[in-house]
Amino acid sequence: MTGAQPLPALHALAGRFPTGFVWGTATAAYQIEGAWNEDGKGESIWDVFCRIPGVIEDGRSGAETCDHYHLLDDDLDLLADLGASAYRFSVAWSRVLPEGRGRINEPGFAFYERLVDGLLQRGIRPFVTLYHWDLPQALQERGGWLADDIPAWFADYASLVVARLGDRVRDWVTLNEPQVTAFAGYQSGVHPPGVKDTASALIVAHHLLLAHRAGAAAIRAASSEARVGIALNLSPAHPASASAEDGEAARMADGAGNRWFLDPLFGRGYPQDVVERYGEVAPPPLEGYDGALDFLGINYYTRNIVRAAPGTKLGFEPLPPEGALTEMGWEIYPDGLREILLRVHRDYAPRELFITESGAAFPDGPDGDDPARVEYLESHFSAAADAIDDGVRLRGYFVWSLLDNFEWHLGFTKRFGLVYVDYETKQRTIKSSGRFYRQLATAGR
Ligand code: IFM
Repeated sequence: MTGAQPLPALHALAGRFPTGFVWGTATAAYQIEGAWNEDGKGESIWDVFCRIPGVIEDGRSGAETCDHYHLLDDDLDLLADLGASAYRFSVAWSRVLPEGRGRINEPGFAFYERLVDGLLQRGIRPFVTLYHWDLPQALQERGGWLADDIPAWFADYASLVVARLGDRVRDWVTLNEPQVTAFAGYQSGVHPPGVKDTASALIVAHHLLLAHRAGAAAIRAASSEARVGIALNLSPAHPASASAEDGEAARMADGAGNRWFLDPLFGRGYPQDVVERYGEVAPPPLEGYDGALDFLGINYYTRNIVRAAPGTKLGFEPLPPEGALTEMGWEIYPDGLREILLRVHRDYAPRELFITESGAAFPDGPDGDDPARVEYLESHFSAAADAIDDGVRLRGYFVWSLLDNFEWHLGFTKRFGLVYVDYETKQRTIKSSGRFYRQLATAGR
């Protein structure tokens, strides 16, 4: 297999997306920037966490990673070469505010100004994520996401970034995947700060929702043009069998994973069925809370199949995925993308939807031949087009990711890029999937 698509098929797929559709790719600061301590940057929780022996699969860190910080212009050229009309990146909070609050690091801002200006010069629309998991270590030492003050710290940071970049950036994503920040950081403990305590995870999730609201208000106060969104990782939860017990298990899995954030963001408070299950560890209610979203971002990778597990807190457990898997061990399930888009559209009616991430890890080599990813993209873009046909207000699709990069606790063992990165030489090679994306995006624009 070469992954080459017949041109008529590719044009037919591109033709299913409306004029103005946003063709994007996405990255995050800690995963690609490197330069962890250069030009006045403060430490983030990932800088510190990666030093703990045994927590990162290959023992490495994002200290250097793709060295995007120094190779910015080359990477912007790559983006333009790929035909992208938009780029979603994140600001490293500790690069602009080394202590998380107070003292501003001007060289840090200069980097993001150069990034935004470089995008605009190339006709690429910036979508800026304010928080993609790299909390300043100085704030962690003041309690991090468990601290009652963190919504205010986040709002101050958001206000500052928007004051600097808001004349050139309209589209803001407050938080990336708050569910992961809360539950990987504080329940499974595979992310910093490595805590394993459900009650803490729920407090963190609560503070993240409050931070989103405070951040959204700060963004709008700093720029009347701003459009505010959030990126949620959502997956359909399917029952392992037709039994009533497994049906209930799937409802709880959906409640804990999807509705836990969707319901409050759309003004409904926490889902009562899940609150009851959490019992004494449930957070306080979110009455009167609303996410006030101009758009909702969905990060989609796979679905979950679950069965009843009566002895567990939430009453469900996941089954091992089956069928074709990505290197993450995630089932390749494009129908789930259409399903989740349609479900969110019907149940919550967001003004606009974006796929803020979707992509796959495969064991790619330096030749950049990745037919499996081409197939993955083709099937997932088709699913997105199906959702548009169904009436979903889907405005754009950001492929995860522009570059191979540091996959958090899995280190450099997983490659998601449209572009292969040799981590020793930093050389970039466009993969077949990158060429497929270029043809699709160019035909679609
Ligand atoms: O690499 C991550 C990204 O940072 C957040 N969403 C999922 C991706 C793949 O695991």
